[in-house]
This record gives sequence, C-alpha cells and structure tokens, in this order.
Amino acid sequence: MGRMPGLSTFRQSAPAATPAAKITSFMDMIKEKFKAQADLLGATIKDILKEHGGKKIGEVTLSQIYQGMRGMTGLVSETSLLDSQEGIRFRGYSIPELQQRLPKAPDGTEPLPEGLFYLMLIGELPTEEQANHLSSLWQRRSHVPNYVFDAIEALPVGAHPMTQFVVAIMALQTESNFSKRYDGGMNKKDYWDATFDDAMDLIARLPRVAAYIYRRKYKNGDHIHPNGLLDWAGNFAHMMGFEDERFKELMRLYMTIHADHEGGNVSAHTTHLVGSALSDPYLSFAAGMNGLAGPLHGLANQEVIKWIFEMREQLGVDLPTAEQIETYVKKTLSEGKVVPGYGHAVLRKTDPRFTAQMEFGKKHMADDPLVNTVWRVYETVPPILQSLGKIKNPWPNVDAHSGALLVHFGLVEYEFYTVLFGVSRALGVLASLCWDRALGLPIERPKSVTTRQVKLWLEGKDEIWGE
Ligand code: NMX
Ligand code: MLT
Repeated sequence: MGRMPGLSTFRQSAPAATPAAKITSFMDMIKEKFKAQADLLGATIKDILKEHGGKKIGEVTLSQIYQGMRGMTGLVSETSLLDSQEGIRFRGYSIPELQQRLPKAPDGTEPLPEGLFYLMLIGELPTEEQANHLSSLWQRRSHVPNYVFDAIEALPVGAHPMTQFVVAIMALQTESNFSKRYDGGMNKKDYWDATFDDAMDLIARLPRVAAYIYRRKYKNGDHIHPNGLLDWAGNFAHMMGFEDERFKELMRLYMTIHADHEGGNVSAHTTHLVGSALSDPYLSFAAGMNGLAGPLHGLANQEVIKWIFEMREQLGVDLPTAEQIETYVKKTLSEGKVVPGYGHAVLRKTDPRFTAQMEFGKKHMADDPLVNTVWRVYETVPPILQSLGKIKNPWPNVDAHSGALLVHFGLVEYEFYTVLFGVSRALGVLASLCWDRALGLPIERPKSVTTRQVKLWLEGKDEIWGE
C-alpha cells in the first residue's frame, strides 16, 4: 500500500487547545470525584449485602439456561438501565432528556458525547465547561504510537474494518498503565486508578485509529490531521473527511445514543467479563469489540443497509412500495434469514434510539429516498414479524436507521459502520469498567451444568449443583 506524502507528520501530531496545567487539574478533579462516588456506593453496597445479601432477586428456569439467559438478572451495571417498554435511560435520563440537558457544541443542538461519558462515570450532569475540559483532555491524550498504524498496515487493506479495529486496539495494549502497574506489583486498592487512566487514553485514541482505518481502506490512505479545536465526535468526523456541520451533529448524536445499553448486551457483558479476570482495559475492550462484530449484535448496522441496497437493486427502484417491501421481507424470511434491524432480546417497543435518528432524519433530510425507505420498512415489517407468532419484539432497534443517515452524507462504505458503533460503545463499557474495579467486583464465574446432570436431576437421582 502506498503511503501518502506527509504520512509521518500525520502520525506524530497530537493537538491540544487548552493549557496543560488546566487539563491535569481537571483529570485530578474527575478522578477525585469518581473515587468519592465509588467509596460512597461501595459502602452502600456493603450495607445492602450485609442486610439483604440472602434475598432472592429472581428464579432461574431451565429454559433460561438453555436459551441465552434471557430475562435472568445476573449483573450489576451502574451506567444505564434498559426498560423493555420505554428503552434506555442513562443514569435516569432518557435520550430526549439528554438531548435537552447535555452540553452542546457551539451552534449545535445535539448532545456532546463527552457530557454523556461524564454523566455515566460521575453520575451527575456536567457543566459546559466540564464537557469542554473533557474534549481537551481527550485531545491531549490522543497520540497514537506509529507501531499501531504499522500493525494496521500489516493487514490486507481488504480486511474487514472491525478486524483492523481490533488489531489496532490490541497493538495499543502495549500502552496499558494497568498492565504495567500490575507487573510492578500494584496494590488492589489502586486498580481503579490504573483502569481510569487506560479508559481515558483508549477513548481519546479510538477516533484517530478508526479514522485511520477508514481513510486507509476507502480513501487511498489519504489521511487527515486532527483538529485540536474540535470536540471528540466533531474531530472524528473531520478526520474521516466529513466537514458538513450536520454530519458532525449526526456524529455527536450517534456517539451518544450508541454508547451504552445496560450491562447484559454482548459487547458490554464481554468487556465486563474479561475485565473481571483483571485483563487490562485494552484487552477487555478488544474482546467486547469482537462480540460487537457479530451480525446479531453491532454488525447488524451494516446488514440493514446491505439488505436495503439489495432490495432496491432487485426491484430496480429507489423507494419501494409497501407491497414490494412486504414481498421482499417474506423472501428474506423464507430463505431462513433474519430481517436485520428488527427484534431485540429485551426491548418490546420501538427503540428510542431508532426514534431519535428518525427525528434527525425528519429535521435534516425528510425527502431523502433511502431515509424514506427506512420509514416505509418501519411501517411494513412489524405486522409481518408479529404474524409469525414467535418473534418477541417485531419493532426496529438502533441499527434499523443509522445507515441511511450516514449514506445521506456520503459515508456509503457500510462495512465501516460497526466501527462507528464500537467507538461509541467504548464510552459506556469503559466507564463501567472503571466502576467494576472501583467497587472491587470479583472474577465472574457462573456455574454450568451438563444435560446428563439435568436429566438425572429431573429424575430425582442427583443434586444438580451446590455449594
Ligand atoms: N427476523 C427474523 N426472525 C427473527 C427476528 C428478525 N428480525 N428477530 C427474532 N427472530 C426469530 C429468532 O431468530 C428466533 O427464531 P428461532 O426460534 O427459529 O430460533 C425467534 O424469532 C425468537 O427470537 P426472539 O426471542 O424474539 O429474539 P432473541 O432475543 O433470541 O434475539 C435478536 C434478539 C436481536 C438477536 C433478534 O431479534 C435478531 O436476530 N434480530 C435481527 C438482527 C439485529 O437486528 N440485531 C441487532 C440488535 C441490536 N444491536 O445492535 O445489537
Ligand atoms: C445494544 O445496544 O447493545 C443492543 O441493542 C443489544 C442489546 O441491548 O442486547
């Protein structure tokens, strides 16, 4: 692969707008605030467990252990909570509330993801100044060592962007504070501190790595320098090569709404599980991203747009009619495939993340035929899925909408979409990982059984498990 002139200076630059001292004291301030909150919550949990530790929170059925533990409460995650009817709330705030209450970019109307991260981490809405300090802090920490770019370059350019993304995260792992300090004999009471440092570094670096992959794969390696005056998502858009202010606003919204979906989804749960072995945040997050790359999870965002493009191509129209969509959906189902972007393991109503994107579409591109196709699919698919009688949620999830908005602005390379999801998901799962270590959560290790043992238990011939 040819290198563009100026690539070496591109690789070295690490911009920053706010004075270093101010940023260092901001980092100290949020660390202190976080630790104080964690100590408080740790004490509360201790009291709860002392008094109520033996209380049952539910019962586990055989169906649940054979069928993906659906509906089984088995985890604690502080950053967000999902209600099957209402959708996600981040520290108690719904998406429309966040759109109102989180700080915005100058002249912007969408929330800054920096604000959401602060909220998830500290548990309080940030001021505009705090969100801006976080932007500057991440700018300061965004330097990506050259060997990370070399690791990406070692892969064939045709490698899936998620493969390139995970390889880059693994290359970055050599930078882990947690890992170095653990090797040096770190006291367990300091785990949270090293996790915090790694989380900040990783979040700061991901847009740079992701944009590098995008420009490498789709723009002939013509890389773009970061802009130290922009916020995290705005700068990400800029480094990918998108300067339209509306696209930057879309990125701010996108990075906010994809960030977290309580603790049990595959990417969050995997990050948490791997982190429980004291694998450092880079190892844990890379594991989570491998889960996000599955088509039933984050990869569904590329599958949706691919499915719509194929439908339009087969029908030879830009905006298919409801009848045409119905026929195409039935064909998809008859071929033993899922309709991507529809259904959910927990949600039982339209995902509010879908609705937020629909509102964005109505505001900025109401006449776009692809966006209108998404809306027509929304009118057509649920009754068909419902009529099958087995699908628990016939409504759209977050992935049903995102691609059409991105295509509108020219981000048509749909294999890249899951990387966008992954950059956003870092905010939630890494904030959670800080909490895991601050609360001293232990290694996760549920009990498993064999079907032979289940049968013996059903026949009354064996105790199934025990302690
Ligand atoms: N199209 C066709 N069949 C479906 C769909 C769908 N969209 N959703 C569920 N089903 C099937 C499912 O495969 C299962 O079939 P079978 O009994 O033959 O194995 C049956 O309906 C019951 O499944 P549910 O209990 O309703 O769903 P489950 O909780 O197991 O799975 C999903 C949830 C999200 C994996 C599933 O709805 C799905 O595969 N959706 C399409 C892929 C997708 O959009 N994933 C993105 C999820 C959001 N994200 O970003 O992670
Ligand atoms: C997510 O955002 O993680 C998805 O909606 C999947 C889930 O919640 O299980």
